[in-house]
Amino acid sequence: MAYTFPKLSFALDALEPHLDAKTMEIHHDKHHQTYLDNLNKAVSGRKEVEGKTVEQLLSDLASVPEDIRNVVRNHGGGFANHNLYWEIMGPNKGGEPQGSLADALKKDFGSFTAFKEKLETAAKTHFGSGWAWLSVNKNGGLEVFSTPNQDTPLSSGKTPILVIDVWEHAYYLKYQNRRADFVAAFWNVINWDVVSEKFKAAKR
Ligand code: MN3
Repeated sequence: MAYTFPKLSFALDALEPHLDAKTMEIHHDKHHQTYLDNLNKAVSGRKEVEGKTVEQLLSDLASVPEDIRNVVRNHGGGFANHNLYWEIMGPNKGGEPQGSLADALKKDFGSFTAFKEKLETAAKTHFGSGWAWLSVNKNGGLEVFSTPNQDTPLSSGKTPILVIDVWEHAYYLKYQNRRADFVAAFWNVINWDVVSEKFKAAKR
C-alpha cells in the first residue's frame, strides 16, 4: 500500500500573479513529493497502519507505532496538509463564501472581515514554519489558530477546512521576507465552494 497524490485541479501556473508558477512547481513537485516519499518509506510493510488514510493516522498518532510516529507526524502531516492546501485554492477564485459557512463565520467571528483579520493575524504572526487554519471543532464551531511545522488540527480532534502555508518555501521566491503580502494575495486564490463543502461535511 502506498499513498499517492490527489490530482491537482489546476495547472501550476494558473494562480499567477498571486502564487507564481516557479514557487508552485517547486512546492508541489519537490517539497510535497518529499513528504509523500518519506511517509511511504516509513509505512512500507507496516501491518499496524495498513489500510488507514493519512488523516486517520494523524487523528490518532498514539496508535501509530512509536518508531515511525515522528515521521508520520512530520511527513504524513506534510503530505495531508499540502493535499488540503492545493484543494482549497484555484484560479479566478477569492471573494467571500455564501450560505451556511458565511452564516457560521458571522456567528463565530462577528463578520467575514473580522474572521479575515483573525486568520491574517494568525498567518502573519506565526513564528517560524507552520500553518494558519480555519477548523471546525467537535461542537461544530469555527476556530482560527496556527500550528508549528507540519502539525495538523486533526491531531487535536478538529477538522481543518481552510489553510495557509506560512513556511518560507510557500512564498519566498516571489515575496521574500514579505509574508504579509503573500497572505494578502492568498485571499485571491481561495476556492470558497470547496471550503464550504468541507464545512458541511465536518458538521455532519
Ligand atoms: Mn509547504
